[in-house]
Amino acid sequence: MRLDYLTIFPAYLDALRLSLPGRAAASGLVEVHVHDLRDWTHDRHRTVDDSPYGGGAGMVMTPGPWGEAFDGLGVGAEGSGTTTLVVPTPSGAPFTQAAARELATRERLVFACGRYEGIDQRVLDHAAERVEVREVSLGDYVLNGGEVAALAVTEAVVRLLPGFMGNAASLTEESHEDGLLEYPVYTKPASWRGHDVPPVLLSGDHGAVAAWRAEQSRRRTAQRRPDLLHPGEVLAGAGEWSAV
Ligand code: 6GU
Repeated sequence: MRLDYLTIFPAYLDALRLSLPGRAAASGLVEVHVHDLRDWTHDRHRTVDDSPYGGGAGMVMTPGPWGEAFDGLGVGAEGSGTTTLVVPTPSGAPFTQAAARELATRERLVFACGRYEGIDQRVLDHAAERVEVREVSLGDYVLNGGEVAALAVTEAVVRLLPGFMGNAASLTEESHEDGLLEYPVYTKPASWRGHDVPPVLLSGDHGAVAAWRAEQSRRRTAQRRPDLLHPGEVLAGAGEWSAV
């Protein structure tokens, strides 16, 4: 998979050289290219923004540099394979594990990291005539720009690539892969500062362990993320237990 990032703060994406994507790059699984959007400006001040038509606060990213950058990077060029343009924005569709799985099937992802009040909508409308465009949001809060969100999306996608992780089970047993939050986990010692590991986990009874974990997942999900459950399950879990 080829990953391209367009940003006016390339240094923000230095973290791509570390952690999961860094290891994937070292192993040849992904190819990472970070680009400074200002390289596609032509004025002395390397301008990337302007005031919004219709008035209002803040500045809007002007279409020219984006269009030239996409052209220069061959976004939507003939024969460049399945490409998705990912645009992190608080007004995007929620980014989910299902979305990460879909993006993991693409040959190329191009991240358009906007700043200010956003990117002129025509940039995305024009790109959508050539490639799939996905405006995604991490959640209901506002970040100053798309860079941190692009890092988060990258990590969620790259760890799903075939051949990335050694242990396939650790991918399917975790939070959100089965639509529920993960059960609590414990390791040695069995007793620590007066807190004991739940005895069932020391019992050696695999059926009892599985049942306990399933119940913990359901209970946690009902308490923290009732929106993930069917209505009956939410009621079944409500207020039953104090500590989750
Ligand atoms: Cl994807 N981008 C920005 N700028 N802010 C956000 C976000 C994304 N998701 C939540 N807040």
